[in-house]
Amino acid sequence: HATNTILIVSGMTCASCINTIQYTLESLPGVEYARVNLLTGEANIKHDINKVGPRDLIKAVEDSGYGAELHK
Ligand code: 9UX
Repeated sequence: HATNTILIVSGMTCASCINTIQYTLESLPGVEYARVNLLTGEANIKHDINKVGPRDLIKAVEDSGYGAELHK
């Protein structure tokens, strides 16, 4: 089941961080795409909820050295 999750990512200090985070998220099985906005800090992820959930997405971002929380 495809769904979209929006995370607020913190700790991005240059534009290349976006590529790191997008690559990290898109490497997860079940993630179709991830788009990160440097200015807003928002990451929009389309993923299969049966394969990868919001907590998995957050953990992947955190393991890459950034902060992440669910967008309210
Ligand atoms: Mo830029 Mo981001 O030199 O992890 S890539 S700060």
